[in-house]
Amino acid sequence: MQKLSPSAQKVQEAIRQRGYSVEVIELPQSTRTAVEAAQAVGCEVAQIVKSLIFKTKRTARPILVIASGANRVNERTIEALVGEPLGKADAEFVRQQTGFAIGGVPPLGHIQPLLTFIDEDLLQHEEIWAAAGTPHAVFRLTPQMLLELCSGQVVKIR
Ligand code: 5CA
Repeated sequence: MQKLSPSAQKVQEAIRQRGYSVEVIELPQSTRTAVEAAQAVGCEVAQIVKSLIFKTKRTARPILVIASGANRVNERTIEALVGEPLGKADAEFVRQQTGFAIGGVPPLGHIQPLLTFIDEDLLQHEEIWAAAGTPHAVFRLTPQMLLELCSGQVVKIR
């Protein structure tokens, strides 16, 4: 088996620590976007787990929204849930708050716990695919695993 890059290895470790034997894979193709990831693994875009970081405007808190690749997050919905407006999270903020760069942000294994919301649309699939630390690394999981690994509130994010 190929050696994983350090960021992908971090995610693999986080998964193992939670008691799962799921393998992180690194692909030659880009998995930077949901569309690219779906092409690379051969699934529907809706089966791709996007891990999106938002930043609250007043208190500059990071919020993790775990969304189906097919959905656009309705920021008003998230704002209502967190009780303050959302501002923009730039690349630097994402790295600081998660320990990962945009395009590879995984749904778990961040450097700190993040207030998390999970798109209910992800739960309808038999299997889904998430980023694993780099724009070439992914892992396959079930919605049940996602719920166990991410412990967020399940919401309609559209
Ligand atoms: N690896 C894939 C899924 S397996 C992935 O990470 N997709 S993603 O959608 O979760 O991550 C890309 C997201 O990063 C984009 O949807 C967008 O919300 C965000 N993003 C991309 N460029 C920027 C940028 N310059 N500043 C802030 N956020 C960005």
